Amino acid sequence: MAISYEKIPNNVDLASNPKLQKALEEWQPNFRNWWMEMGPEGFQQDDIYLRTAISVDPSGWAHYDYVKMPEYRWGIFLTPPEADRRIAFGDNIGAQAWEDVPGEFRKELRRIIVTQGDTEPASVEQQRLLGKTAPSLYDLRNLFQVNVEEGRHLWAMVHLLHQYFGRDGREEGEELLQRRSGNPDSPRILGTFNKPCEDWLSFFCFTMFTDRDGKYQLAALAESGFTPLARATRFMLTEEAHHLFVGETGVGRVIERTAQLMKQAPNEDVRAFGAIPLDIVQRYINEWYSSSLDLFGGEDSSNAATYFAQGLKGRFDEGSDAKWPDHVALEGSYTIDVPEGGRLTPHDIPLRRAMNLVLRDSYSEDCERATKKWNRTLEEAGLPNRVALPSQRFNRRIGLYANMPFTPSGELLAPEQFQARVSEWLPTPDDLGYVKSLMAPVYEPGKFASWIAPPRRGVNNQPPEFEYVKRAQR
Ligand code: BYC
Repeated sequence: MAISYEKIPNNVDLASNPKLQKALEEWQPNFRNWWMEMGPEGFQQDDIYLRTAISVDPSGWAHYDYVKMPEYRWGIFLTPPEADRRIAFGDNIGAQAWEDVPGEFRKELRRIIVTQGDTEPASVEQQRLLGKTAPSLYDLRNLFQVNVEEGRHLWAMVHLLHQYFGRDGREEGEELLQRRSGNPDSPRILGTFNKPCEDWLSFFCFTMFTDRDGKYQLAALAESGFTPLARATRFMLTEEAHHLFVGETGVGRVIERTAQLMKQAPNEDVRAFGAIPLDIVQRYINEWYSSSLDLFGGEDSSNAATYFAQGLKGRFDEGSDAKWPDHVALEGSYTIDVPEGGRLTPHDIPLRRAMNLVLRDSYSEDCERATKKWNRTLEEAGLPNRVALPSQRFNRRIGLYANMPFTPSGELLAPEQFQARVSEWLPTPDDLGYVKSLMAPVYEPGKFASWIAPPRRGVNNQPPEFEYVKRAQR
């Protein structure tokens, strides 16, 4: 497909819908203002080697070139339409899928789209200062790739709001640019998106664990009976894969570097070499994994049951009959340990009400897979140390275990016992201070900070020492 040079690049034939085009063109300068104010600070004039989506077909969507971030071609891309698409689950299974918003589900759909949309600018806000301390040009470029694509994902949700929700949708589009991560007066909607993400180990944990929630939520929405949402999120998922790669390999490279030093100098503290001890990495994993579990909502959720019944939000890979022989899910239950009177008692949750949990299980399996991979690095270095995911009950703020003093192995303690040991389990001020002390920029092509191993290969078949960011004259 030829590169299109419309004001708003798109494959939704925006030119044939002047009202929508006008609304989006009015939103565009506000988006740009937000980007300049809240996007990556200090790098807007630099040339970054970025992938830009210019169409959804394989030759068009992964187009690499040097771009200044404010000139990135944010646009609207839906995967191609399917003939005779049907609703694949819930009460309306088998009925024609919706091309427009069904009036009776308008409130729910708007809420889902706004919640999804809100996370995208939030993450850019959380990461806006990280460029100043990047461990290499390769990592710096990956950060910016993630940032511009989160910006595009915001466009994807704002397009749906503008096209299908009229004036309400346009108002939501404005509010998405007004809330601010961590601002007590106008915070982002979901907890994790208000947390500080001020060092690169946090960034890698964020892209590993929090972006991965994004993958599973987007996959659940890609099953939606509301076809425009399904087509928008399907294309977002192709971009999301790179973010998860950045997180998984980022944490992996930190562990690899530490393992290398532990092997070389078994009697020394890796801090002597400017690396990050494994117990600190473990505490970061505990923090970001537990916070990301909260993003799935409560384990027993009437909202989740409603979304499933209405055909708005499915399970991961809902389309697979082999994986989910029953797409109605009116029968069956999910057994989970519920804290009652200081003990855990198994309770059955009707399956539809447990859909957040079912989706979360797919997510946790994926996180386990990555953890095993990190542990292979430790094993190959001949070290006995391992990292692990904490129990689903640890450090939760949402759902059945919210604000209860469970250990990472899932044991319930008295609050004072928990307090006495929490520094073993969550990053301490000293941990944060030490990691922060390592955060000095490395901008020379092919050089990497002391605390991280270089990647196996570079981006788009370029070598790791490629000049991924060309800094403007200052
Ligand atoms: N923080 O029925 P419940 C991504 C609220 S990430 C604060 O248990 P529900 C990305 C909930 O709103 C993916 N509040 O949960 C990643 C409800 O409030 P009300 C984003 C929370 O509704 C990195 C109450 O608690 N996409 O793409 O089934 C970078 C009871 O809720 C939280 C989506 O989230 C929380 N963590 O599930 C960039 C998909 N959790 O009704 C991007 C759309 C729950 O009492 N969102 N609450 O006022 C949804 O499907 C659902 O809103 C949730 C929550 C899964 C998030």
